[in-house]
Amino acid sequence: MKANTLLFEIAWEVCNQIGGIFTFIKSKVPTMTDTYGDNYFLIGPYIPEKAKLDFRPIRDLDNTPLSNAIQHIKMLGFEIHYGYWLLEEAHPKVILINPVINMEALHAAKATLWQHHEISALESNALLDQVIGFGEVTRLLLTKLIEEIDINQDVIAHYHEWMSATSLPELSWRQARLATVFTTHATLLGRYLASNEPDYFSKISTFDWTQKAREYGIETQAKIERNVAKHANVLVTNSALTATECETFLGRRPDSIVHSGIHRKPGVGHEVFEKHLQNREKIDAFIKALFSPSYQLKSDKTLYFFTSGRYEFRNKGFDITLQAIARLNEVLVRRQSDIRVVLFIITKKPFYNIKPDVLEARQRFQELQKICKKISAKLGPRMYANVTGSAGHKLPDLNQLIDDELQMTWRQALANFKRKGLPPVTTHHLLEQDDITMFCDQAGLNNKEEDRVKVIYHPDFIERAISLFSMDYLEFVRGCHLGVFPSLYEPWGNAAMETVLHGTPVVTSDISGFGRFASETADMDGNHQIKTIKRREQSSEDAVIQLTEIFTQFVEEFEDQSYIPRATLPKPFLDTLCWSELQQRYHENYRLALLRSQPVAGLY
Ligand code: 1S3
Repeated sequence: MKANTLLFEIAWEVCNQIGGIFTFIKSKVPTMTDTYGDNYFLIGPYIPEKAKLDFRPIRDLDNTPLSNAIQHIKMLGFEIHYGYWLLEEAHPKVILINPVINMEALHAAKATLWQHHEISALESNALLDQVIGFGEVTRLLLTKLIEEIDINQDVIAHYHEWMSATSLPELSWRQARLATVFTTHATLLGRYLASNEPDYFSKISTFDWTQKAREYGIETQAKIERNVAKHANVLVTNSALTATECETFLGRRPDSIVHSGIHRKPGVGHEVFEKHLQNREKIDAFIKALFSPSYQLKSDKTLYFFTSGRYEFRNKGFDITLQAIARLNEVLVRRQSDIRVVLFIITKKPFYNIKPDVLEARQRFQELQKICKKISAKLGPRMYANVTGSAGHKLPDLNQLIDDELQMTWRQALANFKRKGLPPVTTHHLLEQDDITMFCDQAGLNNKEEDRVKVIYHPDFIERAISLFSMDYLEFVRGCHLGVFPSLYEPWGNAAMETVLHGTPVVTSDISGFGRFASETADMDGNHQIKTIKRREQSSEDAVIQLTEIFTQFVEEFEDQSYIPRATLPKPFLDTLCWSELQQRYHENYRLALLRSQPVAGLY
């Protein structure tokens, strides 16, 4: 690869978290900026409320070919932003494109889709229109850039998932001078079929993709995905399972399988435990604020479980997690256990706002904490004076030491803090009921005092700047006791991987790429911090039974020892999960794509 090769990584989840592809890109970016420096760029959709949080625009465009191409797009009347993506570990350059384009341009792009690729998008929907709009502007941008640069400079466009990639086939059709790599992190039909077709996994290679796409009403989307895979110079996926899907649904065997990774190896031993304690305290504070106005939960008797990821109720195993947690509640109530379990569900669903009583409870709790600090600041010196003064070592009357004003403020704060009713299950006002809220309603999981299991449904991803927990996602993960990811469809499974790498034990499944990877790695045999639920050849009901048993054993272990060990993983296992190593695999794919994109070497 030449030193001046420009590399664009294009994904719908750049500056736009929806699921695991966001985590994938985010974890990879620091290694990419270290390796490719100023020649590395990302392209994603412009979603104003998300860009507000972590995008900083570059106001004055310089005279580089890329700036000229961006100016050109603006002059054509499209909305495009150029700046930095403000991630914690790196600030890569990013181009954000408003995917909602004018009708005339959209219709022209759809006409091209039909004329050049025989894909009809007439009966489209809002999201599909945005996907096509985004693709059209990306195509115009890359085309202009190629015109502007030196003929000897190479360009690589690395697309992730079909939603970012409608420009790829068209650039190929027009023989644009660039190399393309397409990484599919899942397949569309896989996402639909896995949770709807009995025995999906043993039958993958027998499905007729056209018939199934029609049956599920996703013909256009499936054709676009298939067309992207066909035209990419190199096709990559993240697991053996998705590779099989590529052959059946996309009609092409992937050139390589590169799984997901982490940026940096986690700390060891005591460090991991220290971080767990610090972060758990923050979760304790959130839970106290939410529950104490109704009743008390004892921090040293409470376990925090969580699940997180894209909102795919069955694929991500939210369904069996909820069923198993409801059964765990029955077991613990029957045993009159003094242990409490809080299950957090962290995902993304449309909502109006955070519930005012959640915000209020948090604010009042903070007030209470401030008053306590004030009281102890006054009380300390007074007690000290009392002990060292004439009264000697007699126990002072504490009421005498607190003045009336403090007593009043304290009483007032306490009175304000009380709430009639139960702690809310959902932290936000959702636009509509969903499967999670309906399940909790039906199962009576509504945070009653007598219940041993409590549920907190947080329908937004955790970001430090706007976090109810006053922490970022990975701190939250470290503070929990168990991550629950018993997915039914999970090509890789970043959430489970990140969780266990940050020291929190996990439950994963034999469907998940990561779950299989861990169980196939010799050193991981017998590692009790990664439990695997059978989903491949076991009914959902049996999976619920297995998960309930795991939950129950976990609680029993805590009851016996008042302690849950943190997960520690062997070094060779960690090495294979680091981007510094995995990036080499992509580098090879880039070289292959460049080779294949040369006119003479075009046949493959
Ligand atoms: C996908 O994200 P998802 O949560 O929709 O890509 C991830 C990164 O490759 C992968 O870990 C996950 O299994 C897929 O499902």
